[in-house]
Amino acid sequence: MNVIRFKLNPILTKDNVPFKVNSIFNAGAVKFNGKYILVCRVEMPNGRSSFVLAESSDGYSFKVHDKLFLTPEDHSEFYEYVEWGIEDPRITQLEDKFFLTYTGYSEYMPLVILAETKDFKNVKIHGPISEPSNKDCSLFPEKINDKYWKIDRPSAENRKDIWIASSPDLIHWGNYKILMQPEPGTWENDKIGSSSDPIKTDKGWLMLYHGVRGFGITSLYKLGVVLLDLNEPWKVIGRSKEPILAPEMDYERVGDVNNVVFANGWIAESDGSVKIYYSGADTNVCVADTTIDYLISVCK
Ligand code: BMA
Repeated sequence: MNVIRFKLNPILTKDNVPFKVNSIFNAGAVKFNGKYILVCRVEMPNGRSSFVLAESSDGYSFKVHDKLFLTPEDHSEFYEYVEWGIEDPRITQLEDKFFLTYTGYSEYMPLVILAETKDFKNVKIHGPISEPSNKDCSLFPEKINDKYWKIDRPSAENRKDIWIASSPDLIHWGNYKILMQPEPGTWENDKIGSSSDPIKTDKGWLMLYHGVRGFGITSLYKLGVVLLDLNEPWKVIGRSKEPILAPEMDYERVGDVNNVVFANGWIAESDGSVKIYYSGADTNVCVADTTIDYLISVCK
């Protein structure tokens, strides 16, 4: 199986949100109490983003909650780092807690915020776990060598590489290493960033990433996949040479930002299938089906 778009895509648009928003897109995804939960970014009428939950019992048909889940205003002591919005949440389950890593946007430019919840009702916000400019942060779902690990994408001068770091407590980070750099002259020439939490497989850690290439005044966002060593996750075992998903459909080509497929969440099922939640043109939420075996095969 390749990557197959769901025939009823997009599964969510602003018409499915019970209050006024400009758009709903870039959802983190997790299973909780037998339900599929999406933590969706909604751009509010003032142009700043917050998060709303959507839930489903089959992973395809979602109902959006009628109240926001998390807003910049909820960030009290950290408000100045999120004043312009919170964006693109990734969710990782570590034991009985769900950790969210997302972009806080402000006059200081993007940085990574960490928060946790046990019940998707009460959220404890830990605050920034990077300086600006940094985004696209994903946490590994278990300790490796007795440490927590994160992947993120600092922007340094004109560099947009993916880095990895470790921590004893998810708050204090060190041991920074370069993980991946854009492949010059290809679909991911300009920048790359993590697009999911890593999934553990017997062949290694599997992670989605996005790659960007500028064409004239537009940029094309596509998705690829990478396999990392199980015990030494700073080592890349293999990486897709071609994108696994690229803008083709009208709902991926045309929207607030044209020619974008972007993801920050997926769900691996016990039968080896994977649901990739992605967004077309920064305007909707879509889903595509694939398998762990296919994703590993393209990393070889
Ligand atoms: C990235 C992020 C995403 C967005 C993407 C495409 O830099 O800002 O939120 O989906 O660009 O516009």
